[in-house]
Amino acid sequence: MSQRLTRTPAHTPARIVHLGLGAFFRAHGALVIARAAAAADENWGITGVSLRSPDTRDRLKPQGWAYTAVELGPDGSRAQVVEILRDVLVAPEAPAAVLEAMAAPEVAVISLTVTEKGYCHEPATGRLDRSHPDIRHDLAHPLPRSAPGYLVRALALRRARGLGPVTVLCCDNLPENGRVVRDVVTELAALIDPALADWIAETVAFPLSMVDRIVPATTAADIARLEAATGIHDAAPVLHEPFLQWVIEDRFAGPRPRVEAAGAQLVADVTPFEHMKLRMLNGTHSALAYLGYLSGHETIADTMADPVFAAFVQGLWRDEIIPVLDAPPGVDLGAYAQALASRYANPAIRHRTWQIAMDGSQKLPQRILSTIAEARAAGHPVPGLTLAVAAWLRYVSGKDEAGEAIDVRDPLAPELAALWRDYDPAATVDGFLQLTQVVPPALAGDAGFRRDLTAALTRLVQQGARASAREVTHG
Ligand code: CS2
Repeated sequence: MSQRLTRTPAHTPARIVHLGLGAFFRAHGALVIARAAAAADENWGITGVSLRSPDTRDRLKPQGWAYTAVELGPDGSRAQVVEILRDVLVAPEAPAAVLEAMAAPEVAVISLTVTEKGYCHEPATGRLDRSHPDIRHDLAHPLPRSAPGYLVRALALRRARGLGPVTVLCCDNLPENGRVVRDVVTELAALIDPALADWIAETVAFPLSMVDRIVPATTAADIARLEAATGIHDAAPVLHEPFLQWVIEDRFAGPRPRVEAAGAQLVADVTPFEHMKLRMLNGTHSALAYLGYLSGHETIADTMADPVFAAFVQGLWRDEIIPVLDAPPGVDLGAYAQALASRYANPAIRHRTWQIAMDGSQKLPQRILSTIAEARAAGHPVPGLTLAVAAWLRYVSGKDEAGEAIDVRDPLAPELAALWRDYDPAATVDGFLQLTQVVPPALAGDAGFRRDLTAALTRLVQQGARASAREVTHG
């Protein structure tokens, strides 16, 4: 008979509120903060907020908010119980309680992992999408729905109460992520109260950060396997690879956890780290996800075990991405690529291509389209990345190569499916190039890109993803 994981949470107040309590944050930021707090003997407890579903709260509550983080290496696993959460709130159930938690005097950091689409911005420009239903709601109601809405209303409370400085720390995979959050928050604040927007610009810090750790969604089979191995039933464990990187701009408005004691790097300029990670990791992750899914591969490790894709991804790094990328100080991009290849091939990590394929309209601009735009401007050919865009277009048609339905998850899913109403490669590509919220202007008007993408899509539909990838690698 196995026992249930239970702990008694500490009664000290949380000094961090985190919006978006998914598996990624629990296996990355929360773990680093827990280790840092232990190393420095400081209390940096976290109040987690789920913006949508009560599921994580319901699983964690009977455990006293503790959970197991399981590191899955190619040669074995290690488990650790993480006790850094002090409470979990579910925003739609208790929006006022969330605002109160964010406006508590002892809170010094509000961090976020709300995924790309959670910022309600236009991915191609970084600007607030004022027509977004949640933003329209948040403009009209004091109890918000969106992450920017929660930030603005909580900062308004902090200002009214004369509280000390606070730092908003974005931990999502966006280019210059702190700037994106600052811009959407100040734009939304200005629409509600221009003086509040000025106060935010003067007092709140929005450091940039680059986050990295591969953390697939936890499945029921994972929970059962952990229980069989340890004799402990944890309803909400997180499973992650050994690798972890967190590079944070050293610009906090007030106190912060000493995360450098737990392996995080504090630097003056995060941008080169962010670009490297978004383009070399996330860009190839998305490319492998679409091409791998269409070829019938369930996970990234399965896709990497296919020699066609193992060779294809090497070509993406070597010939298409690295030539137009500036390396961060002291980093060898070739070695970084080889480390990524090993991480992807880790057979213990079952990261589904379907999971990574989600929300492509929000991911492609910073992961793939930015490299394509820069490479084309510099005259470098990018056939592999162009094929990846074609594979995404095929994926969002909602039908795979065998004619089976694909469960497409994307905020633009209806618009994307409409590109395929009367399939004609040139018309589908033209429709895509007109999606101004996704396609940067430099590419929208690039006739050569239009021609190459149309040709790539035509071949992809004729011969399939695997043969197309092989053709790119071997010419
Ligand atoms: C992945 C990322 O789901 C995705 O889109 O590309 O979650 C990726 O695993 C992380 O960014 C790795 O740090």
